[in-house]
Amino acid sequence: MRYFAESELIINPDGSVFHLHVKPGQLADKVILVGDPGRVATVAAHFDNKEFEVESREFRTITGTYKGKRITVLSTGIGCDNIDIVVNELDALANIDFNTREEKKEFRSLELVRIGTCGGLQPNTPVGTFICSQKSIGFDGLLNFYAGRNEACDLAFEEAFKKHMNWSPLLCAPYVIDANAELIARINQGDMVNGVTIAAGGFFGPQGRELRVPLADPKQNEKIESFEYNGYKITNFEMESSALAGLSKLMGHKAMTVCMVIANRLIKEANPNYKNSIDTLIKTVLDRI
Ligand code: R1P
Ligand code: URA
Repeated sequence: MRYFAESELIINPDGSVFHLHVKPGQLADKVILVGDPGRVATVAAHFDNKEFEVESREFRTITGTYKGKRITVLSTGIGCDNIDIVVNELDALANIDFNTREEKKEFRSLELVRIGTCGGLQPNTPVGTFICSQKSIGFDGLLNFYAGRNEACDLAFEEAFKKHMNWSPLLCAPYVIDANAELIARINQGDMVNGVTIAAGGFFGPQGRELRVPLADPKQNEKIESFEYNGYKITNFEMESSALAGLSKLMGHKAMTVCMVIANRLIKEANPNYKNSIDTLIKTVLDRI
């Protein structure tokens, strides 16, 4: 059995995992991930009861039950760097014995559903649309650090995308990864858009937003919007779905992302007062997870 040294898997004196401060028994098999720590309470407000609650940095976690289902909801903060921490620590809680520091004999599979916000890129993704990321294109580079990346990714899609974009050698290699198809089919019962999501390594430049500093490629978003491959078009920008789908696939967990559009980049409209309307999406996911 593989052994994980103290420096590789850091366990706090109270027996909880380093960043999340969650102990192994406190994690449910069904996990909802949100970016905003404030959204954790919005999700947990629907729970029948709460058994556990903890907060550390941007990671706020509540475990409880919803209509008899045990669910953990936790915030990841913004970005794929945080997804690396969250998904690795969740997997460690599920699949490493914290007493012996050895991998457990029996694999425990988790279901991870991210509920986020995003920017829409197509005419069929106006503000308020719910988009499931059937495929994610990672601009973040995270999966490139893990073995198995090529086997897990759609390499032909990557090549077509890089060619269409005239991809700069200054940027890290984009990776194209599928979300778990069974989970998408369960969460999207025909009332959401299935799309291709770019998970960007920033909110401004990497998503083609130009404020005072000009962009390296002013045509980036135009090219993204016109890209088409095997019937797929790119529907939206957010910042976590690629690492979540990619790491989960490498580890054997089921994962997907569904986001509500709060800005449509094509027609330049936005809704900064989305916090009440995202509750409809939260209730839908809670019923179907
Ligand atoms: C940017 O405003 C943040 O919003 C989106 C992006 O992915 C990024 O995290 O998701 P959340 O609303 O879940 O944070
Ligand atoms: N989140 C993003 O990452 N981009 C947007 O445009 C809106 C929300």
